[in-house]
Amino acid sequence: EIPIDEDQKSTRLLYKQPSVLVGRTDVVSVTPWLAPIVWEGTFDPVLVDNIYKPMNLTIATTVFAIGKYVRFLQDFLDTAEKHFMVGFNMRYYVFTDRPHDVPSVNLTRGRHLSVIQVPGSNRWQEISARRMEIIQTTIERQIRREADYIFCLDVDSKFHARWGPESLGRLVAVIHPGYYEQTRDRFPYERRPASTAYIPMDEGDYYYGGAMIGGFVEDVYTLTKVCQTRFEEDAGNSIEAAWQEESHLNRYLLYNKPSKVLSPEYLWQDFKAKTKEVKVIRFSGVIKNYADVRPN
Ligand code: 2GW
Ligand code: MN
Repeated sequence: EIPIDEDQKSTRLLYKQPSVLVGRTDVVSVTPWLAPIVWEGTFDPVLVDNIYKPMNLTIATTVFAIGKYVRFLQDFLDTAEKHFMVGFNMRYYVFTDRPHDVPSVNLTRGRHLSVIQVPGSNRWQEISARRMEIIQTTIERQIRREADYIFCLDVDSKFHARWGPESLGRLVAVIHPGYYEQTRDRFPYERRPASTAYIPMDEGDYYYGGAMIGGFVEDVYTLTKVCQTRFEEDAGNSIEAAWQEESHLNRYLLYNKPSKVLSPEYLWQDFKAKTKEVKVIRFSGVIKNYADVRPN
């Protein structure tokens, strides 16, 4: 009997030979704990798609749109349909206090959106803490059964270029675009030892952005659980970390290293001019008029 070669079942994929000697030299593409740092030019998008597409994965995306932030949903969702995990099963979970203001978006095949009503609030502290809690309870109730990977994203953002399965991993974080050229003592980590988010001046890897956390559903579940517990412990001691859950996220990731790190291509800010290392902006925070969108 002739054994069937698993690798030859589908048509051959021709792609550029990987080089051992030539690659990007202007940026670091691996962390000291050997997690990839994903930059344009460090992966072959066709090859990556070819590896992940047959796995028939489902990706969950959570996004909060409380109060006036519903206005960001249209662009967020429209651009996600164009650029985010195209060709994959996608489940968007939109958390809002204004379900009637959620725009109707044309979703491509295999993609779904559910609106989950949550209480409104005027206090960022409350929204921020509740975000972690709601992600957790929704993972327990449904996401755990409905998806393989999860991304939790800020809604005041747009996709501009491919964000594909090169971003998948057990625990995935993104390097904040504002601080990647800084030394660790300049990072806006929480510096008061009284906070559970405390990081001493001589520690820290990167400054990670709070606008994206991702990974296996169970790993993100643990992260949100730990961060929320610490957030509440701080609140009990009347302390609020410098950058709220972003500070707790940074503390968590220092001691629980991400298995994949996304370059600032995956989290840019519209007010910031592109730098030479950034060949493509994939996702960025829009410029917002704080007086317009924030409750107080
Ligand atoms: C309410 C009062 C003050 C600030 C924000 C809000 C608010 C946030 C709101 O009224 N409605 C709402 O839906 N949000 C959600 O929280 C929304 O999804 C938004 O994208 C997310 C984070 O708030 P945002 O985008 O105004 O904060 P940024 O862009 O300054 O973000 C960074 O820092 C934050 C911590 O302070 C978070 O870690 C955030 O993830 C970071 O990107
Ligand atoms: Mn934001």
